[in-house]
Amino acid sequence: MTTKLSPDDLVGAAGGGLLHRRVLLKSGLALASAGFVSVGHATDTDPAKAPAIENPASPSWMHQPGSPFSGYGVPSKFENRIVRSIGSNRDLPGNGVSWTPLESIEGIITPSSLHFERHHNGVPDIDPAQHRLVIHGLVRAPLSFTIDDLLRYPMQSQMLFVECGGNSNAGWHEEPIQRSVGSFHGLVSCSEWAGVPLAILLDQVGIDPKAAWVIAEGADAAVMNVSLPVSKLMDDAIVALYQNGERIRPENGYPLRLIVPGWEGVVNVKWLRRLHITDQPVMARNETAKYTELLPSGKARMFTFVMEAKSLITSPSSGQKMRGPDVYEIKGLAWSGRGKIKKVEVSADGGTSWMEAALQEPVLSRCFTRFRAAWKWNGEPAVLKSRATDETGYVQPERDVLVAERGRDGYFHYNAIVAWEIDEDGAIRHVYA
Ligand SMILES: Nc1nc2c(c(=O)[nH]1)N[C@H]1C(S)=C(S)[C@@H](COP(=O)(O)O)O[C@H]1N2
Ligand SMILES: [Mo]
Repeated sequence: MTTKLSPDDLVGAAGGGLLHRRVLLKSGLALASAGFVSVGHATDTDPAKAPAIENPASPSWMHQPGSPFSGYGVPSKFENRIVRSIGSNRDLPGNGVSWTPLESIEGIITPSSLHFERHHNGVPDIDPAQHRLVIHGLVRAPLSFTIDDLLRYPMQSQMLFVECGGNSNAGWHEEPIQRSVGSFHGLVSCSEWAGVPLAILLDQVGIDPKAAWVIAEGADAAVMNVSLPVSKLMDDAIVALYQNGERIRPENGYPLRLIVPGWEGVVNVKWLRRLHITDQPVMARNETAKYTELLPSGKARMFTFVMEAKSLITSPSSGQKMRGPDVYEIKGLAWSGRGKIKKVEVSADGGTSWMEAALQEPVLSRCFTRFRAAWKWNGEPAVLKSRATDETGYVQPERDVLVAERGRDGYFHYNAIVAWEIDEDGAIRHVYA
């Protein structure tokens, strides 16, 4: 059912023009008539510059048969600007990252082709017939699995985010970085991962009671290895073979990767080849030189596995432009490595007043949650913020709180509230506010 907005609906529920949730429900399909707009994404043409439709009653594509079938589909050529942005090392192009364009995707699933990437030494071209997963060390009976072996196990799937521990690290900079939300915060993506629960394989090899750690190793030329507590792996880790219904993409770990729900990206070892069961961590480069951080107290944080709750407004966001005073949809993503998102609040006055956003179903544990709010922008300067609370009661901190707690030597695990400032021309900038 669609009802027109009434003047009553446009009375603010919080400062700066945030409107009651019923506006989202009511406006439904009548967005255009109700004057309810979203800033839109990069492929949108500016209405002022849009070419006139040649023949609206009878467009050319209705005059001849369309293209034949295709074995494997690709996106429309009109969407070819929606790509990952790449930041890589010039001398070693396989070392670096690519960011998911978070401002250009909708819902909660990231298309596999836009899943962010982090490789330490490129994407290996693994022949699945020659690949093995070996589980050995403090076990009763070491085992070596072929991919075919693993495909015969009962499987489970779960929708889970993967986030690099270094995501959003530009937030530690002295000056707010001016980039699209995706190329600032896009080292996070969310997929449906399917595979074999690792507990089944660990039960099969029979873990020695003395075992406390598992060293997981990848088959890339970086020979990535990380240490993980046995308890977490027994609890909910997945040896994933599928991503969003199809076999995992090479860049995300084909033919198999470890998925460790809610924990920092680096422990989700791609191209998994070995799980060595031990009584102590390996103290590899990626858990000592990296992913370990000095605190103001002089102590170091180490093995900070869990990704704490975070939220971002993806639209309107940095680098986009408002289309004049109107009623807008504010939308964004929230997630927590500790469980479900309980609420997301939004502010249009820089955090003076807050309003609870609508959470779109499903709200799943350690998965992206989509939030939406209605906002009447009157054309005056405004500062938008979002703040997530997860089911443990943890509240996403303001930036000054995070910096006071963690000091200025931080690089990883930046999850502070993000602020977008809108000026009277409708330009949107990232600010620390
Ligand atoms: N074997 C291997 N596994 C790896 C990496 C790697 O370079 N090699 N990078 C890690 C890091 S730092 C992250 S953030 C995630 C990124 O996963 P994605 O590329 O599928 O997004 O993979 C992790 N697993
Ligand atoms: Mo990472």
